[in-house]
Amino acid sequence: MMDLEAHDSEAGYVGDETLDDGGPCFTSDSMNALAERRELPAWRSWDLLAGSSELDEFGIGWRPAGYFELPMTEEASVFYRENGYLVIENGFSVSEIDQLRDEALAICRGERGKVGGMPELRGDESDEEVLRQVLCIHFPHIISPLIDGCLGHQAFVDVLTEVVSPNVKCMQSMLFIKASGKPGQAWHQDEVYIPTRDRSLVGGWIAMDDATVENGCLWVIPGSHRRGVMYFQEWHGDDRFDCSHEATRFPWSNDDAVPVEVKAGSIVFFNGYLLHRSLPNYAQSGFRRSLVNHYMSAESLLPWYDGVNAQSGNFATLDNRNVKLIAGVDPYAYRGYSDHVGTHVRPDGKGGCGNFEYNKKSH
Ligand SMILES: O=C(O)CCC(=O)C(=O)O
Repeated sequence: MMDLEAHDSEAGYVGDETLDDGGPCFTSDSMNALAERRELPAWRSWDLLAGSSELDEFGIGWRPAGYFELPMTEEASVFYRENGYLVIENGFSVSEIDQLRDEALAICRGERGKVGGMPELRGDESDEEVLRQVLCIHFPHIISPLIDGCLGHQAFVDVLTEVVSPNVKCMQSMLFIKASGKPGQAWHQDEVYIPTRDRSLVGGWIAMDDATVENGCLWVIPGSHRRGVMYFQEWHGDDRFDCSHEATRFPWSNDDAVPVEVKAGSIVFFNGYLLHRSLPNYAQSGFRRSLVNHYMSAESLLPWYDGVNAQSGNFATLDNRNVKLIAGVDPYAYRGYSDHVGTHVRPDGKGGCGNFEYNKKSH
C-alpha cells in the first residue's frame, strides 16, 4: 500500500489554490473536439501497439497513458492517484466475458428471477430484441450467482487493496447493455450518488464488448477527483443522456476530457470524485455492454439508502449494510448485513435513478 496521507497532501486536496493544471495538454485539437467532429479514429493502437513508441498526430503516442496489466505496480497506483482512473487490460478472460454476456441475456429473459421494472416479454423475441429493451439493470448480483461471484474477482482484489485499503467492501453492481442508439450518462461523480465518508468510492467497470468512442465508451477528466469538491448537478435537457442529472460549474471543459477506449475484458477503475461521462452508442448496430461494480473501504460507513435509519435523522450513523466484503476484514460486521434492495431496471429518461422508493425490493 502507498502512504495515502503523504499522497493526499502532494496531490493538493485542499482547494482551488493548490489545483494544478494536471490533465492532458493537447496542443492541437482536443480529443473531444475531434470526437465531436467524428474525426477521432478508432483506437488504431489496438493493432499497432507492439513495441511502438512513435507519436501519432495527436501527440499522445500509440498507447495512451493509464493502461496496465496485473500484477499491480507502483506506476499503476501512482497513475490512479494522480489521474483518478486506470485501466487493467485482460482483467477478465475471454471465457469469463462470454459467460457474462450469456448471463446478461439470461437476466433480461427473466431466467434468473424478478427484475423490477423489466418490460413483459411475449416469449418469441430474438436475443437482440430482449437485450435492446433495457439500458441498465441495477444490482444484478442479487439474482445472479455468476455476477455475485465477479464482485470479489481477483483482479478487483489486487487493484482495490492497493488503491483503496486492505479492507474493501462492495455495495452495488450495474449491468449496462447500451444497445446502438441508446443514450449515455452525462458528466457526474459517483460519490454524489454513493457517499462514502473517506472518499474511497471506486467504480470497477468491466468491458463486456470493445468500448470505443463510436459505441459510447467512458470519457474522463483526468485529475478532476483531486480537489475533493462535489460539483452542482442539474437537469441537462440533453437527449444524448439518460435520466441522471449533470455535474456543472467545474473548472474544466469538455476539451479536457479523454476517451477511455478499451478491449473487452479490460477493467476501468475510476475514483468516486472523478468527473466522467459516456456518450450515446452511435454505432449502427450491436451493444456496448459493461458490468460496473462499486467498492469502498470497509472502514467507512456508507450513508446511502440506509434501509433502517434513513428516517431517523441521525445522519452521523447512517450505514447501508447491503454490502459484501471482498478483501480484509469488516470492522462493522457486528452490525450484520441487510438485503433491502432488489434488482431493478433503470428506466431510460424517466427517473428511477436515485429514487429510494423505486429501488426497494418490493418495487
Ligand atoms: O457505462 C456507462 O456508460 C456509464 C457508467 C457510469 O457512469 C458509472 O458507472 O458511473
